[in-house]
Amino acid sequence: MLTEHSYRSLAQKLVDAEFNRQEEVKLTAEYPDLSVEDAYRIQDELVAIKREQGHRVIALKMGFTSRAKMKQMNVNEPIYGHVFDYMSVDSGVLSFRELIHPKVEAEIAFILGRDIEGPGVTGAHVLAATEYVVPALEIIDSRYLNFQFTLPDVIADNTSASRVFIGSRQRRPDELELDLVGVTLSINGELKDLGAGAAVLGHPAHSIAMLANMLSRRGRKLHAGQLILTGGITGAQPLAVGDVVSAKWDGLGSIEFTVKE
Ligand code: 0L1
Ligand code: MG
Repeated sequence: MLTEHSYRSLAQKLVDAEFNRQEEVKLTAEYPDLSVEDAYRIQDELVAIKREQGHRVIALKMGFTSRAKMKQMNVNEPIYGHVFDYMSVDSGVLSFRELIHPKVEAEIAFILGRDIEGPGVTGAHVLAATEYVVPALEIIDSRYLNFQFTLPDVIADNTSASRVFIGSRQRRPDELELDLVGVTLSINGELKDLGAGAAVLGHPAHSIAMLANMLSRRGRKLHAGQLILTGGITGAQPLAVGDVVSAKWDGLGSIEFTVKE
């Protein structure tokens, strides 16, 4: 375990890396024994620092929700992070100069109508407590050199959270079979990846159930009105200046944006 002071200074290093667009060597290079618990303590400090700076948490996000990714990272549980107000883009333009090496992935996000408190939360509980589902594009942008990190590193780095585009079409969860909702992700007119909601732990509602159960171990719960990104349906695609990104969801509309300098 690290000291409180170390949690804070490591969090500050990651906040500075984000705002200065300065890639950092992964934390585990210096602290090889960094645990997942330590990593969430660093993430907590990162959230506290940003709140002190005047930023507001507008959503939670789940990551590593595909079985393939969990196997690759040798974990049996996804990871979660926080999305802040300044990360939400509604202009249709992603500003590359604010970022390091962004990638985009297509997701489904939930807006809760009721609190959800674990343990023992299931996908059915989540669907019953959900007000709407919306399409979302997440921009991930690791603060680590060349996206090189271990599981604790990426948790400490707020799961690479960077920007989000939230679609305007809201649907009730019972209007769609969310595991069967298909998504295509194209860049400059070329299809880069596609998938269905089932790519997220069999059903995106399972991702929220896992989040509620993970939070309950830390004495926390999900709140009515909260927006939650459930994890990538498509793989993350690297972005460059000039790219035009277009994603389409069955029954949930589309999102487009351009990457500008
Ligand atoms: O799915 C996710 O949002 C995980 C993001 C962290 C992994 C990465 O930066 O590649
Ligand atoms: Mg994601």
